[in-house]
Amino acid sequence: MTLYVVGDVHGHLVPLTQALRVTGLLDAQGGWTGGDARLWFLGDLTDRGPDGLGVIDLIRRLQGEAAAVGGEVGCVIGNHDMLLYGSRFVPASPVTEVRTIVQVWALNGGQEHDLEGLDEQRAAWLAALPAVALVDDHLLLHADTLAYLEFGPTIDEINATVRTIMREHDERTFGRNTRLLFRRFEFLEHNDGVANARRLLDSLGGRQIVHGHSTIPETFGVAPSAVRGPVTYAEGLAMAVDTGISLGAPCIIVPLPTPQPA
Ligand SMILES: [Mn+2]
Repeated sequence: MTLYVVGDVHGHLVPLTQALRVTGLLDAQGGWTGGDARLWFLGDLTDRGPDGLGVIDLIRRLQGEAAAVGGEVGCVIGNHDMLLYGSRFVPASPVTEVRTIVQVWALNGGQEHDLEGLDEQRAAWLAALPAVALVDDHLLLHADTLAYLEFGPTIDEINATVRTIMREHDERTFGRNTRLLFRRFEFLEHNDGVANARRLLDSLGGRQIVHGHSTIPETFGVAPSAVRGPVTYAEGLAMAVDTGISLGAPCIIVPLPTPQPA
């Protein structure tokens, strides 16, 4: 059962669809052809690009189609998914001393039509997403940060906390919690990255963190047009897969190796 991951799509539905077709996961009509393959999205489905809701709708449909044939489509939540959701339900919640969540959303590529079209079904789907998933020995999360541990000491507790935050619509805390998932670069060498990555893996499980959020061009100084695939770093403990589609990089569906027997 092959496992694929996709970094931040940010509303770029057309390049996503094309990349899924090239990988053999979609047919020309957009139906799931991945069989029992597993496909995980690493969050930040919306904002910046033209069709965030289309990305949400595609993933929701593929979840059903894949599950019906023994496959799996999953998604961990990103800070932009929380921004969009919070802009709808708790728009006045402060993210910083001087900015509310709807202001931060707008400043970070929020698209009016995504906000207007965020109906109850899509919102409920976003609110139920996990923040962290352990798939085989890959620890899948959106942001390259230890901030996840501030939501709880285990994957189940982290996901329960984030789902509670999404459900409660608490103005005092929603923006502040969203801000935690803006943190980044905490697995890079100059930030004690190896020790941080090891600490997160020791706490939550898995042999390698696989994350989006910090694009490969921003993180490693690669030109967007030169991005060809993921970058493994922190002595192999972390893998960055977000190509930087909003910077002009291609959408790349990344296959992950199946675990070797211990
Ligand atoms: Mn992000």
